[in-house]
Amino acid sequence: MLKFFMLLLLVFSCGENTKSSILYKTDSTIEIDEDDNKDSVLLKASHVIPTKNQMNALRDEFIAFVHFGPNTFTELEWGNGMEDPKVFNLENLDTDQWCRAMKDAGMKKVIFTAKHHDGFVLWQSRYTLHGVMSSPFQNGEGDILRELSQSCKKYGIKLGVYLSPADLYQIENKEGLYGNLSEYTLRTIPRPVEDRPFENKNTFEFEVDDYNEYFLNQLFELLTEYGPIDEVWFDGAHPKRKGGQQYNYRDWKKLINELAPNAVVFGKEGTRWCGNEAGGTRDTEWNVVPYNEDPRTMNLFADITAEDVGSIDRLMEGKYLHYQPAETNTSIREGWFYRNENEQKVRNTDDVFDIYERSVGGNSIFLLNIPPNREGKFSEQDVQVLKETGQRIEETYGTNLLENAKGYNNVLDEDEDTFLVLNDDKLTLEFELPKDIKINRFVIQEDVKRHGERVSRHALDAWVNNQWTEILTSTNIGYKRILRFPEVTTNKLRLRILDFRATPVIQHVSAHYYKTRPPVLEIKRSKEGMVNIAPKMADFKWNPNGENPGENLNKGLKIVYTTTGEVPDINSAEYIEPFQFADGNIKAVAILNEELGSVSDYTFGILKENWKILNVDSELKEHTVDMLMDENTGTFWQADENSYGNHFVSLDIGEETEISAFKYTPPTDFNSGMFEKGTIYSSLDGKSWKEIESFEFGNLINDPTPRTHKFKTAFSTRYLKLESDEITGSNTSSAIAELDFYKN
Ligand code: FUL
Repeated sequence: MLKFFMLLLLVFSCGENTKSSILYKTDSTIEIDEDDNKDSVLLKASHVIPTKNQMNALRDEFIAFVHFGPNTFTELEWGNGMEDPKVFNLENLDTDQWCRAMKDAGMKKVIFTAKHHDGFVLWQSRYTLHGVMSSPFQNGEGDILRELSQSCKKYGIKLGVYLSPADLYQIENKEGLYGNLSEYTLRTIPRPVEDRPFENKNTFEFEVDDYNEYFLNQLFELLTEYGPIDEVWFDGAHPKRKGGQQYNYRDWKKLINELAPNAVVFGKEGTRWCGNEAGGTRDTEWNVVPYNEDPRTMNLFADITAEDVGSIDRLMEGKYLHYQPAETNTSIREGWFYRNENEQKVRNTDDVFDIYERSVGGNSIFLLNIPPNREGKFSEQDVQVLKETGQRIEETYGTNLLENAKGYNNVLDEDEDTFLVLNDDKLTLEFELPKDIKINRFVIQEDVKRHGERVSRHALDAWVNNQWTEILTSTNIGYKRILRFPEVTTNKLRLRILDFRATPVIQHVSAHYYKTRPPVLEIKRSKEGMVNIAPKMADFKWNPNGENPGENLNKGLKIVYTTTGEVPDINSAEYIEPFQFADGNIKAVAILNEELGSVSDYTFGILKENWKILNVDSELKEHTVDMLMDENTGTFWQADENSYGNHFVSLDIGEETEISAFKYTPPTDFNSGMFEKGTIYSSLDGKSWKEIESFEFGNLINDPTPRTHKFKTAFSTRYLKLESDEITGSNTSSAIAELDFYKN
């Protein structure tokens, strides 16, 4: 504490013009002392600022992820490492097309899966034959990363690499290096390879084992031979482990710092996973987070998934305060890899734009995956969504409607180096416009680069009917906060800072109008088969004056739908009230002010009204077996982890039906009982069972979304049994939120 006040004195005496707001030496990591209290921790936290690389990563805002590899051809989420490299049967590749689509979306950087968990490498590595060099692509001479890096240069997009620490090929093959219990000895990186010299003559010495050496050699190739690398992405997921393999991250980091000094490192001290893969964002995302060990020297970084990451209560639990922006990563398609055109769902523009506003406008970075197809291109549908998203961002945020406002130039101008220090007597900023503007978005940025994150609550008011009316209140701001609210017409706006960790310093504000689109619809079916179609309410979180804003926004809304698979248009059947529907596909569109919204689409499995449970190995009192067929994904069946043998459930579906596929919906808030592998059985009498097929689902823990398994051939039955063979993370319980079977 004494140290702290001495420093404080020192900074005070520096005579800077921001001296009243910087009370302590700023840094990207600040240690908490034993005698610190809540006030001093808050003050310290407000002096934790991003590094240059983190600041650049924040400024990139919207970036692309590209998952490509054998899984693109096998249609699996996780390969097993034993794929024949020939499955990567790529004939054409158009990385220019990828970059054009990213550019259209306004994305600034792309992260490419140079190696996913299956261990297959998509560049010409000197250190393995398990990759493009053994595939038919360009007779084994192709290099996907090379082509991408050239396109990136052409289109001005930054490049990042995903190099999976988990490596199933190195685990499964006889000579594999992963977990081979080799000795830690001094090794030179890069290991020289005959006839394949490096242009970069740097060398490094590390005391490592075989797998870490392999990893470092490959990192060396990636960081030196593909142009500047701006992000290195380390995935924390592990389909399998072996031999107690450890990762010497501290050595990897030395290589990165030396060879790619501008690269921010994801999954380590640089940027962090937001905690889900579904595009979810926190209402309050602080980027100053607590650590128990010093993150600057740490080797092992655990995932941070809790809802509350950086409140004062959490900060008090740590020993270090560390700046670490969240990356919101999700895929434009169901799953991370391309599977097919017709069945794999693609997010619509409304959805992507909504995530953009919540993530970039919620103090995080938006990393959106677009998986190339087997033609080596982004699919047309994906390209269209990227283009529309880019247009919407530009139309909405391209102009600042406060441009001509009278107010505070330092926050209205476009100069990132000007800001406004809000001393205690000035916690309200008023902006007056020469004439009325219609707005429904307001953007605020703190000067995190120099002053860190300080605001913890704020409100926006508009001058309506000759008085100030509060439009909404919100929590922290950080790099950027986008406020969304029903449209208001006004010529005066007022930002009020209600609570803060230290003197607030605002860098920029702007106001915008988003041309509200017809709402995205949600199609639901009850257990009895009644279908309900209604606007998805998740977006309408604001609730001014207790009214139902969803309804206000949607006055005059009409909903049309089809059950034939065709896209609805103005002449399709109008949805008036819930209707009875057995099974199959429903598509619905909202029409508002003659504009058609995006298509919502749902395929229902066979009706569950007459289903009966025949048998189950066990159930918990609060998670009974009928919950797997109640058409409510918020409830789930959970088996007792102590019950003997594999977990199973058997059903009578009421009548003999031809079954072609089934869907497993895992619970989203219980990840210790997910079906990674299992088997489906059928029966003629519900007593003796015949095996139909086994199934396998990858990446359920990080991405607990529904998975569909299509049977090789459809079969007829009235009785079905599902048995678990392997549970995620070697857990021993089983859980199902919802089970669906589909007719042919
Ligand atoms: C996960 C991986 O297991 C997925 O396959 C994907 O790469 C995603 C970005 O991270 O943890």
